[in-house]
Amino acid sequence: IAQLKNKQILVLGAGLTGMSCVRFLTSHQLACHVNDSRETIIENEEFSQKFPACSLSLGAWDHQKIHEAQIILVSPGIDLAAEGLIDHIANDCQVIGDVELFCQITDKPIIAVTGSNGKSTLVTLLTHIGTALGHKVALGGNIGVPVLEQLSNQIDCYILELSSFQLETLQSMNAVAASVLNVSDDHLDRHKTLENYSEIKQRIYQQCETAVINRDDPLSFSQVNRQSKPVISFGSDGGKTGEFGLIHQDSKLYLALGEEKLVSLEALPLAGVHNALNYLAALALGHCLGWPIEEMISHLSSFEGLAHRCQRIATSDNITWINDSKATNVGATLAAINGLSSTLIDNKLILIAGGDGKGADFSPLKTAINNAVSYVFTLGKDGEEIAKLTENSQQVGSLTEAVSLAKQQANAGDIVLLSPACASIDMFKNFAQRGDMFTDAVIALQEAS
Ligand code: UMA
Ligand code: ADP
Repeated sequence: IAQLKNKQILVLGAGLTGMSCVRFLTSHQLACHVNDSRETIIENEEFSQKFPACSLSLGAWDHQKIHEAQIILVSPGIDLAAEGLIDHIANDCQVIGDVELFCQITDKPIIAVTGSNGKSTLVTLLTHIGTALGHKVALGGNIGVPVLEQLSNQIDCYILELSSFQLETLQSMNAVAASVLNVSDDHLDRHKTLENYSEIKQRIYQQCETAVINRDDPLSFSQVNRQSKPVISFGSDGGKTGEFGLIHQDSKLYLALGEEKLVSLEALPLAGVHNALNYLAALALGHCLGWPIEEMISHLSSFEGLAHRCQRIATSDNITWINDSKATNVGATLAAINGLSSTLIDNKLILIAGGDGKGADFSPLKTAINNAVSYVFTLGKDGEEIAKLTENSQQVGSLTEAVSLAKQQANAGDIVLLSPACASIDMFKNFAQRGDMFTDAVIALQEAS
């Protein structure tokens, strides 16, 4: 905090992150200017009442303030290069994110998780386990709770979900353990190439005590030097001494440590190989905090998973409707198609997909769709691209239309899956609104019939 004193501080972005920075600075009697290029919901008057020492400018980038700043706290959603702001920043100005500031302040143990998919599921599961074991665990970051809001002396450890955007401005994190769960195409509109995106994700391992790696996914650990720090791995093969894996036995799948079977996946609420990997990653990370494996296992079954992630909607039409609205990239949709199609023998899988693809290449979906999906309804900005992957597809104008057409095609025992492989921002407020509208449309059809 000493380094913030008597400095011109500029907070860029007045969303969740920006406002958490303003609250943090105000609580330490520090002033700042806040600038947001959009007209946001914050009222000037309300702002100046709450934060009398701070000032606010909305609606355009304030190049003068940017030039004068000595420290810029930039929100993750702001791409300084794309917005043309870099040239306005003074050479000796420090540009950091809220997570960097947080890491400079706290000395509590940190577990840090990133990845293209499964982050929220994993960090929530790990928080659930830690809390059940009696630890004071605080969860924050990309999951929706800015890290500075979680700073407290009462905490035993922090579990952080970090995005590639947050990792771009991070240097000082000394995590007890860090993990890149997986890497597949996402946010390429900002990061340009998969290699660049993977490099940014792997910054999470810098200075961590133990790297927890997914040995199935080389892009998630290519920069980890096994000679320079301890590494624990998890993966879908089993039997490797000291490593977490999956063992197939008597047509059942078990979570395992080395050759020791820990628990059958059948006995746990989250299904699919991708969730088995989430369980393994949680055990490996908890192990780094010294949490006993046996005790962690005993708390896995009380975690029911998060809404909008392969969540079954309760209906009585004998069709299985699955809301996977949080599948905002190709990797997540592939995991859903592969996981669900393996449970079907004679029945069909109907997919609803599309939205804003964020510059992704959809071709990895082609084989999975043509092998396992009987029909695809597509919508949104990039719906046409997905429709082109198969002859059995139709573009529709709305989610409600997709649901009613899917219902006409589906027979008892079939699955209808909303797993868009795209962000929702072209048609919805967010993924949760998309998932809720899907659920409402499914239930409305039930009631009408
Ligand atoms: N802004 C501009 N100009 C721009 C872009 C943004 O002025 O070009 C302003 C917006 O008007 C807004 C503010 O910046 O007022 C928003 O900042 P932000 O986009 O960084 O969003 P926050 O509200 O601060 O939320 C951020 C994360 N958002 C993004 O990374 C886009 C949240 O992750 C995170 O939960 C929160 O910080 C707390 O850490 C959301 C997300 O979509 C869930 N993350 C992406 C993902 O998961 O794929 C990375
Ligand atoms: P994130 O926070 O990384 O977006 P979520 O836990 O919210 O991750 O899940 C996002 C999507 O990814 C959902 O569709 C979910 O079913 C899928 N998913 C969850 N875990 C994995 C995994 N390990 N690999 C691939 N997909 C996954």
